Amino acid sequence: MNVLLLSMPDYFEHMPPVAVRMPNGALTSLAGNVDSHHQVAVADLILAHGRVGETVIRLTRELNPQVVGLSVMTFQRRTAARIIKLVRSLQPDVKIVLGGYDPGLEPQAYRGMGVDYIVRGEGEVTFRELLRALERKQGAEEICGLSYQNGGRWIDNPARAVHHLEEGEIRRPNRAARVLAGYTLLGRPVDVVETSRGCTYDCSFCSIIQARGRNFHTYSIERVLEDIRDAQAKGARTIFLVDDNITLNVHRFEQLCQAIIAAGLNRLDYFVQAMTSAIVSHGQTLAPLMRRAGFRYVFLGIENILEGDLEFLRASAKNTARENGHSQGNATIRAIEYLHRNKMYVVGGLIVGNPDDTSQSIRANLEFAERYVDWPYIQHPTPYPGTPMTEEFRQRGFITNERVEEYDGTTAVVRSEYLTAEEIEYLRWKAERWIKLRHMPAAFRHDPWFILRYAPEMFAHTFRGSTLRGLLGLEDDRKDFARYKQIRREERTYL
Ligand code: B12
Ligand code: SF4
Repeated sequence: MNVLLLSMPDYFEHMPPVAVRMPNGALTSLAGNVDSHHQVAVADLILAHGRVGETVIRLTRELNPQVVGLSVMTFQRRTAARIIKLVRSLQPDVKIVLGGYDPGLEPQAYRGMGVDYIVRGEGEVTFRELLRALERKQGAEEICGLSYQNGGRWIDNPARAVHHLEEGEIRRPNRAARVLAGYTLLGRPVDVVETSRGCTYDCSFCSIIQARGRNFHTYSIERVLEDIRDAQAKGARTIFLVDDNITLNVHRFEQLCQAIIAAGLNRLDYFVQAMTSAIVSHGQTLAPLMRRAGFRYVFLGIENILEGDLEFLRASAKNTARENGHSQGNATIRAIEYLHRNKMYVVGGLIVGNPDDTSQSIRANLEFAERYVDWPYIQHPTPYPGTPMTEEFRQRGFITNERVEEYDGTTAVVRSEYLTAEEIEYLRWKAERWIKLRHMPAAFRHDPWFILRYAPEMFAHTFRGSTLRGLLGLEDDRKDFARYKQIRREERTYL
């Protein structure tokens, strides 16, 4: 069968496509796990974000797919609906399959969109079985993890048990299936690699627990190295390890770093997400090893620097330093010190605008970011389907915006007890632009040609909506903020 797999073009504030165009790891993993006689094409539409309609039309005509699969996050739902409509108009009989966190956790939102199947949870085996059933013209009732229509009614088959990656059930991704080019992370070709799936924490803002429960499964180190080699052979010079929480097993992470060094794969740059507590408790050995392995940017899930907020986010435990089992207080600053000492950059993940936040508590977090983090990744709490936080916001009546295309993490869509959503977003917007600017010299030293060529565009993106008068304080910068919001609204229309 001809299969076309698409990821959505929608991007958010901290990932402007001029600087960041990352592949979707789910689609190549699906492509690597279907039966080998199928013709699978993977198209990451972030690579065509300015010409989405034309690209979908061209690919549909050229590839003549019998099955089209879409990977969708919540803020991409509206774009997904438009793409489905377009594909359907071109190929009325095509089977449309959805997967990803949003369709999996809120399948009912897609039921009026002309979709045939929704894959809930991990997709490799479910999708393989679905293609087999379609090819053999069999029913879908035996396929776990699948929802489908039958006589106008939606049937939800039982959930599929999470995959035990250790057992070799999931084959390596098929990167050769990609039909668009141009992935980049600040000028270097980038690819994504998984080494594990799952997490045993239960942060209230994270979709993962609802999606797969609290568990942690790992691929073998040999498989990870083969996967990195494959990405490198396809041109990657930066690898983003997309694990939910690679630092859950620090011993294994250290082994991975050693294996990367031994295999000579440390000439690549690595980017990873980590917990502050793990960095601190193993900082003496882990941080230098990470540096030698090529780690350059570490996304730290700091979430918030105030204890009250951390409790709401259920993120205290993962940000607590421990020695001999005893709490030594918040781990954040020490984790940052370890990383800086070993010449790595900190992408600081913070969440501001929580239910009890005041302008002082938000400012305290923004000042912390100004002082300690290299690249701010500051977000607002966002009511994604199935998270404990969503339930609480609903109960307290704090959700002020139901337009899910704005649920991109940097648009405030919930208010706090004391502040409007607009005010929360304004405070973040005002501070964050300058912190980003400060990182430019470091980026320049690493990739001077890219920065020389694209700095004006990156600067224009970061400061879009702002005027010189606003920046100099000669005009109320709320006018700049209003212009920025308007531009952001327009950017969200991809087709
Ligand atoms: C790595 C990651 C990123 C990376 C890289 C993204 C990339 N291009 O790969 C970065 C840091 C850039 C990122 C950014 C964002 N992310 Co993110 N990210 C993740 C993370 C940790 C892992 C995703 C991954 O690659 N997994 C590995 C692949 C193989 O697994 P998978 O994606 O789960 O796919 C499987 C199934 O879902 C299913 N499936 C998926 N798609 C499809 C399609 C079909 C057709 C089928 C059949 C099956 C299927 O099968 C796959 C294989 O089993 C997740 C998940 C998590 N646990 O928290 C969040 C997550 C996906 N991100 C999320 C969000 C919100 C974002 C941001 C908006 C903001 C943010 N929180 O950072 C931005 C938006 C990015 C943009 N487009 O501009 C949310 C989505 C929530 C939601 N309901 O939509 C998640 C779930 C985290 C959370 N908050 O809970 N992200
Ligand atoms: S530690 Fe990370 S992956 Fe685990 S539940 Fe919290 S946010 Fe999600």
